[in-house]
Amino acid sequence: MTLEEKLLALDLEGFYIEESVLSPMQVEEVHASTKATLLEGPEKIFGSTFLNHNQSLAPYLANHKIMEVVRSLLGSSARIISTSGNMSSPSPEANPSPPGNLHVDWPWGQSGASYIEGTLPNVVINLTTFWMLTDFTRQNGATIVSPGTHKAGKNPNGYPELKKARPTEIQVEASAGSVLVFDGRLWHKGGTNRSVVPRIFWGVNYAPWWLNCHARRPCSVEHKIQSDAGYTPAGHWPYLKGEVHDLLPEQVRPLVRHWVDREWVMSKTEAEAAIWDFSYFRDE
Ligand SMILES: O=C(O)CCC(=O)C(=O)O
Repeated sequence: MTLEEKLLALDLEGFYIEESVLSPMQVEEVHASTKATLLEGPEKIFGSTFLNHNQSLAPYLANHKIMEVVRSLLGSSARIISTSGNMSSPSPEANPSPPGNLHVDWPWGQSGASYIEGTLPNVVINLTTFWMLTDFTRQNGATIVSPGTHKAGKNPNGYPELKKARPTEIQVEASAGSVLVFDGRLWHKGGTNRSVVPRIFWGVNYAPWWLNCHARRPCSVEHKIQSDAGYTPAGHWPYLKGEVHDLLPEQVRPLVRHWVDREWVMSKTEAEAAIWDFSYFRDE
């Protein structure tokens, strides 16, 4: 697919598949490492700063095919706002767990105060990417998407009547090493895994520099404002550890620097200096 074809697919359908981003050997390595980390503890499965626990995908996060699309839609300073490790385990054939719930990705329609109310504006502000480390098949519950719903103007989470309308759903089948790229507004969910092996993938979200992610950061003022106001704040995307950041490939560091822990920890004196030091303006 050419860049134009990918952008057109994202515009019309809300998603496309970038094939062969990882070679079979790379898939094998990242798969083994990711699975081992996920098996260490359930908290890691849903923790959205998976990069703190596992860096096996790091060398590929600035892949030129992905970044070309990301930068075309989100600008040259686009960055990564979250990374998650995902394992969808097999359910017994006799009693398979139901598929996930159709939803859109933050900030379009999750719980708490940090979502966009009312009709969603027709603008792309986040791209979700699922980096497949196992083949995605019908059998193992590959992601289900509802083409075109990114322009529906509503998230399905808060509007049960929209789910009842039963929009067309298709299951995204592709080989390990592929990346499913989609507009964060696209209605999607996980399928039921009827195979005998877990379906494993990384979720990586890209957004423009101006998207306010503080509501997702533990202990941030936004987070506190939302809980003080009685909202359930959106889930945590913990800071990236400085020592993890420093060991990342050179081209990946600028994509994640904005959420490195040490960049956000100031003493009161440093904060006062930063706020009140007028020498900062002298050269203007
Ligand atoms: O399991 C899947 O394929 C979908 C997961 C998902 O929708 C999500 O992580 O937001």
